[in-house]
Amino acid sequence: MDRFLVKRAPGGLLGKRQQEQTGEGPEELGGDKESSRKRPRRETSGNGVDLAGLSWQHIRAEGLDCDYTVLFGKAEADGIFQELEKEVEYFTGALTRVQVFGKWHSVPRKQATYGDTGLTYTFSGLTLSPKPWLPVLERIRDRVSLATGKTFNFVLVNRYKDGRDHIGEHRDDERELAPGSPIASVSFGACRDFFFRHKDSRGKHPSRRMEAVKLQLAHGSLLMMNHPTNTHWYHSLPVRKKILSPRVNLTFRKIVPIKK
Ligand SMILES: O=C(O)CCC(=O)C(=O)O
Repeated sequence: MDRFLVKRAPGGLLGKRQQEQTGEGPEELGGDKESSRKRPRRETSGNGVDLAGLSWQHIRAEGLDCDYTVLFGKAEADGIFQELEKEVEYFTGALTRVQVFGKWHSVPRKQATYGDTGLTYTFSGLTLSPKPWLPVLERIRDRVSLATGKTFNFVLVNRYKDGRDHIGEHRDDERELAPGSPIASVSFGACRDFFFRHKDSRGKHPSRRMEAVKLQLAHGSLLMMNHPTNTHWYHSLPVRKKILSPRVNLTFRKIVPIKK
């Protein structure tokens, strides 16, 4: 498990983002096998088409509020993906490893952070500054803002070289984020399964049985994870060995820097 602690340079700590870095995802949680459990309500029929002509799928369950759309058409998404592949500089060295229960593991994907000048954050015990925004990241960020009316000052980039790369079940800790702010997740490249699991339905002896919510995040898609999703639900991108092509995911966030 590693931590992001975000603060304004050179000030005090802001909050934390916890990630389960190495666990394999809930491949068994396909949904159908759990039909006896309470099904989340997916408002797929009443899709909203907004002023920008985007068709939104609203995904709702107890404490879960997400909206999904395809933000970029194929040609534009292909171009952006190529640019991301060329421009994004990923962590190297110590930042590619994480300690879980005292044991060191390679992070099973590549990561990078970009954001506003003046923000710093702590990653695996180190105080770092996000790299300054790349034009391609600003372009995506601004399109998300146009489509949603929300603004963002930080992005975490995760690159999955193929279906073996993954991210284990985790929550993005609210303390790092502006209270009530959404996380905007934009995906390019291979379409991957993405799971939400309610915090009460985790572990060997869950206190409640609630069905996992399974989505597929397509090339050029935007998933808005609205408050309070991140408080009640864990999310993961499980291993999918049949997927041979890469995927780049960007999670745009709004960080509140802590004053000194
Ligand atoms: O790659 C994804 O879709 C998930 C990324 C993620 O969970 C995160 O950045 O917290």
